[in-house]
Amino acid sequence: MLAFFSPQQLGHVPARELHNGGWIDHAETAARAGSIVAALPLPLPAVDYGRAALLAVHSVEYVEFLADAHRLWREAGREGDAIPYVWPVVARRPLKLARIDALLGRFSFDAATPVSAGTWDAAYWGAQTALTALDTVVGGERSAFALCRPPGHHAGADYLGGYCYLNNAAIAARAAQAAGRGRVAILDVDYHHGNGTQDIFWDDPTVFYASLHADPATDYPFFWGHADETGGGAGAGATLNLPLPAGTGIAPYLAALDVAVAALQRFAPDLLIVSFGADTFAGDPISGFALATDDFPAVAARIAACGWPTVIVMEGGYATDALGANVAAFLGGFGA
Ligand code: OKP
Ligand code: ZN
Repeated sequence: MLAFFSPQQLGHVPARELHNGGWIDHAETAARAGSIVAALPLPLPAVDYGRAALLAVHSVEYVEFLADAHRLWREAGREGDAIPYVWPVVARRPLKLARIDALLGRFSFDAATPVSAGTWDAAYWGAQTALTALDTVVGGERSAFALCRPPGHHAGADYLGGYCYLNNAAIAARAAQAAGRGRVAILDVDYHHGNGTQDIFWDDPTVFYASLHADPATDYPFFWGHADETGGGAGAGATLNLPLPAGTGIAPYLAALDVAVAALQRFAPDLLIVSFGADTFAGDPISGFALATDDFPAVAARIAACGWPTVIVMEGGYATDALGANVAAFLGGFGA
């Protein structure tokens, strides 16, 4: 399977994140991408499609904020990474505030997602990597892998969070539609619920979002991903959440995957995007499922058996030493 990666994605190097009341080293490191690259045949660089494809998903205010945030932070006299500390709860008034702290709060939902000097470029090229993989599949390849980093599935139309800045899977989905693939399914098999993807397509009947993830009653991102969230308006029924308990191993995981796949088959997509996180791995330092490296091929094979043109977009996975082997196992199980 063709793989895509752009070295600009390594320039995002946030130092710390707020966790359980203290500052810890940021889990989403550039070394993650290095582990994956080392385990795959040499990936190809991304093509630059510009900002337009990002703006099919994200608001122009948000994209301009993201591109400017670190500069504004430095101009405010701050050191290091830009980090929010105050939030408007439900964005109840569209105030045009200029102070960087107000902007950070307006366009984020957590304090685990710093904006470093290289964040915009890295996120931008991550999105271009997803678009390049999508283009390959639209051009006739049966599948392609986008090594996106930072990840994307927690980022909404106008917010960052959960280590995510631009929603790579959503951007690829909209680009697929622009290329004539009207019905797109997104299957999210990261350990965490993809709240950004869900929000973006919540009322859209043309993009089906299905996710297997840790129960948000006990796991991040808490406020999304519960089983009774099934889409709204015209998109009612086009969101499927399958929360799973701590300790979930491969047998119950595959049973839930069968439920998701059956729903996707009823939807009958023209193209599938897989948000793939290897943080379902038993050794993941921030997660609680129990999949083994040797379990990933079965997960991928079940998805591949559907036969849809498929773009696999990298999301999480924080056991850096095992990450390359876990990704290679998944891609190997998918086949060509
Ligand atoms: C990104 B992806 C705060 C913990 C914050 C954020 C997890 C983001 C995961 N105590 N953790 O879905 O792999
Ligand atoms: Zn995750």
